[in-house]
Amino acid sequence: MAADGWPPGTRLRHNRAVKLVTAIVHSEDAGTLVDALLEKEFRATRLQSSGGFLKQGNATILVGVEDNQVDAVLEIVSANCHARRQFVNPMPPIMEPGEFYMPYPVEVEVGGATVFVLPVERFERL
Ligand code: 2BA
Repeated sequence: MAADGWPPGTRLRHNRAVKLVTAIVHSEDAGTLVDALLEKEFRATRLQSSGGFLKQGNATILVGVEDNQVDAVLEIVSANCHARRQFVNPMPPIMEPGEFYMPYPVEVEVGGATVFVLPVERFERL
């Protein structure tokens, strides 16, 4: 509960510095993450997204919070998002006739979360 009686995230006041926490997470972690945020009364938006490299679905979670709540949000993200090892099939090279290419999958580590904390110039609920 905030000092003024409002739970965190319930109400962003217009005269406070606001940040947008943007977390790109594994699809399998997104549901639990949103639930954990809501449990602490942070409002969140889940967007379906996909990574440019793996071209697989992931989730982008947006959380608008006051400056002093950013660390609490990051702790929740960190506690609910886990790194995974995934395999990707590299693009085959351009081949000359008669050349032979044996594709084999390459292992990469994805996540737990890729997080950007952005300053918000203005926040309104209209
Ligand atoms: P993807 O682009 O599908 O990347 C998945 C994982 O593949 C990355 O995990 C990284 O381990 C590897 N990877 C990405 N690009 C690579 C490259 N050029 N060479 C070798 N390995 C590469 P994470 O770094 O944990 O990123 C997870 C997802 O977060 C990314 O999915 C992407 O959707 C997002 N992301 C990561 N960095 C970003 C950035 N700077 N800007 C925007 N989105 C980003």
